[in-house]
Amino acid sequence: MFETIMYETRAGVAWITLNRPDKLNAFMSVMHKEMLSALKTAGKDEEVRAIVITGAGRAFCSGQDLGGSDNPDYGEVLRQGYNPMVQALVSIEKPVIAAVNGVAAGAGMSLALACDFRLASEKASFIEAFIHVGLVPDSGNLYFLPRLVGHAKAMELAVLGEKISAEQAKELGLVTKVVSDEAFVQEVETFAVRLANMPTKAIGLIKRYMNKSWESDLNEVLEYEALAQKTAGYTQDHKEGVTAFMEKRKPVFTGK
Ligand code: T3D
Repeated sequence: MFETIMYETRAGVAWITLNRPDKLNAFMSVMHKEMLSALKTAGKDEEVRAIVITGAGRAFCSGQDLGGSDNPDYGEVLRQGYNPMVQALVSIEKPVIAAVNGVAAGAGMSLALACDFRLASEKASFIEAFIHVGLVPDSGNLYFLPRLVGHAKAMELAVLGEKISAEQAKELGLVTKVVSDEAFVQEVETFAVRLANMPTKAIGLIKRYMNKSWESDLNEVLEYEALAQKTAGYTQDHKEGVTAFMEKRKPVFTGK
């Protein structure tokens, strides 16, 4: 069905695998279209309650394919390709995990930053490669990076463009967990299935309003919390959580 990515679902999780390993999963225009299509499918599928994005082979993603762009206007490449993908990642009200199996460079690093969680193999690394080809961080990188690591560190990473290891990324707060390469796929699966069995609507609301909080003052956030809590309060998962607590058993959440 897809040329440059793989898409499969199992146990409530959609797995999207960037699949151009000989180019370290570099992006080209067809890959943008396919990613957007896969994200829309996963977003709409009620059986899917968590999404994993990873790379085939030894890399996560090396950013834009430098071997001959089919569009010389980079602004349009961003508007038509990367930006809709980042907007989709942020607006899907389900948890999205970047399973960073290897190097994440340039817009590949941006893709990881736009996800809600990053799990990294010990073999992963992160590099703001843009500067080495005379470009600026894009695809939400200038938004997410300073928010995740602070302004000073973000400037250092973006301007100096030095590669950092998975462990260094963990110390900076970019990564939830660093996992041995042998255990990586299993750990990602366990983490994703755990999220897929949680109250999906509440996670979606947390994601929506935590994102909005960056552009809001305290009074607005207080009102967002009231709106979100009202919605969450009517979900079946809330009812199940309270019932399970009273019955001293583990809740079984259905995402409804
Ligand atoms: O439209 C626009 O251009 C605007 C949007 C820009 C967004 C961006 O992402 S700009 C930044 C683009 N990405 C880069 O500059 C990263 C380029 N790659 C690297 O710096 C290194 O490859 C890595 C640090 C990612 C990994 O290094 P290493 O030593 O592990 O691997 P390698 O030997 O450099 O690469 C292996 C192969 O992948 C190699 O091909 P070969 O020689 O085996 O045939 C290399 O050419 C290819 N490859 C790696 N990255 C890209 C790529 N081919 C095309 N595009 C790439 N981005």
